[in-house]
Amino acid sequence: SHHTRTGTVPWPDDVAAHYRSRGYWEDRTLGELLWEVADARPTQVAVVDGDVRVTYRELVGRADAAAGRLRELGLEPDDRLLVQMPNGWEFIVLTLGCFRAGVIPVMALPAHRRHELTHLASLSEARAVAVPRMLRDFDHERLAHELVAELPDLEHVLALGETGMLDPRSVPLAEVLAPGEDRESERAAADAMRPDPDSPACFLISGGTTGLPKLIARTHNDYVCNLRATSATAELTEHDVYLGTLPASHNFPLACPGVLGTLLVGGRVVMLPSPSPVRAFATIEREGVTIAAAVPAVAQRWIEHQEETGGASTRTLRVLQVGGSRLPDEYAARIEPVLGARLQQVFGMAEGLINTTRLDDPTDVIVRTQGRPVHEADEIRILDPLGEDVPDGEPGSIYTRGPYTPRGYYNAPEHNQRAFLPGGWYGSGDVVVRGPDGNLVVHGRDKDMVNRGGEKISAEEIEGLMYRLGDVEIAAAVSMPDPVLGERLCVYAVVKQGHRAPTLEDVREVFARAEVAAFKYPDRLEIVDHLPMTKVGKIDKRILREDIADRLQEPS
Ligand code: J2J
Repeated sequence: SHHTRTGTVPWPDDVAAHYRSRGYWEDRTLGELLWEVADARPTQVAVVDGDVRVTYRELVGRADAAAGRLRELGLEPDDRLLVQMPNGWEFIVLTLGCFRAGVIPVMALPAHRRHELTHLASLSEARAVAVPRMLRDFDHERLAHELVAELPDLEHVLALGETGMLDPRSVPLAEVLAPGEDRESERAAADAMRPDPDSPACFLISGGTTGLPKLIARTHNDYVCNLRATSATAELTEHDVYLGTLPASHNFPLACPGVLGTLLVGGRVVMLPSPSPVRAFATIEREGVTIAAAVPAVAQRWIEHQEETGGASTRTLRVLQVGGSRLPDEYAARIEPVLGARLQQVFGMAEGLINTTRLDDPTDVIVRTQGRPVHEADEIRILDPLGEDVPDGEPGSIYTRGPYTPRGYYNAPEHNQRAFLPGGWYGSGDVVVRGPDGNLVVHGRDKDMVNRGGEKISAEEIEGLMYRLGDVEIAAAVSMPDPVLGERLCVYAVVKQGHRAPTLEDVREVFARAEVAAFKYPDRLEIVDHLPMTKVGKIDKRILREDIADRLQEPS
């Protein structure tokens, strides 16, 4: 497999020199910084997962031992490991072990299936994949072995599960992540594998507007910068207890400040595999959780649960971060009164730029805006369709660059031409309005993507899958409003002359057969005679979105 250097787009030399001279880039690896933190508090609990409590000393000791075992397995520095793990202490130890060994974890989402994993493994040329044996009735281990059989670079399956239950071809993760035998020598061995701080620490998955997701290589330098800046705006300290309840491979719970930011300040991370309010509240109460991150749909459920039960479970919760999709103002206003936690709105992206409200902002800013960039070196431009800067108060597309926003996707030169403006400005496709105080309000977007409760779905990918139904002449995927998720996925289809119209069940069956992530299954199908076109001959999705919104209004 190739060295990642050939696929990444570095920051220009003068820009990099500037970031260094200002101290935005520290030239330290995530591993060495975390190990300094651990040395200062070896007996404190770093990670809680159910009844498992891992101290800082144990955490870094296990990670060092894991780094050595990844090496023994044949994984070299810069090799990629596809990681698809539930929220648990194992995810953290494996990730830290990768950081130490210079192995790059590719952060797949728990919902991904063959369709996505095949793409991610081949695009990253992953040499190994880490999965739970079985999760929610899905046999991840079996799929992983099928991928190994199909993909030339992929050799090893690391599987999490009871010994004796695992496929004999799998490497038991329990062994990889077990405590070591000689802490000092394992540490020295891991120190000797220290990666270059400008090399990728991990690959994140883009929300994406293209057919299949892109990979984003985040360097140690840029990710540390991201962690420091988001920790500052969340006012995170070593006394904080962070609840990791969104899937931890997402940038938001991983690094904004999330799991890694909490460890970097010497705080405590509590891992929970699902955000359902009953378990989350019990955990918050038991562990004295002070900060948590949620998507709007989860925040909404927590508010409603609290209003129904009226307990004091969230008493210790200092901050609730909400982001990933637009939080309706009416829910934003209820968070502090109902849950007793300060709301921090977070408008971020795996590509880099993170905006947050500040904890001491006026209530009006916290409730009505998605905040402003977390770092002083974040640059933002808001442009009209002709590329002219729009004045504050007017909507435009956001473009950004900065010390933790990479200048290109991994191995995607053609796509990078479109996603980045000359000068390295990344266009996220979000339409925002900037107020005079610099705070942004997300108004909508000019990218062909559906944001289903924070899960990003590329319309192009859905349309491509629709043609697997032989009866479909042309298909168009659009968002439709939903009171819980904000948006759901609706597909319009024109049926081929003389063919039978498929039903929504037919569509979902085809998606299931294609083995795509379940959040991409269409929620609704509209069969039409023709699709509205724009003057330049593209499908007019604005009309379709209005049409489906109107239909949903009609009494059924
Ligand atoms: C509206 N849209 C939002 C918000 C993200 C922190 C928080 C979120 C993400 C994330 C992240 C939004 N209101 N508050 O990585 O570190 C939409 C935008 C954006 C896209 C990015 C983080 N917060 N969005 O959601 O890479 O459309 O990152 O461009 O998954 O989510 O998606 P993703």
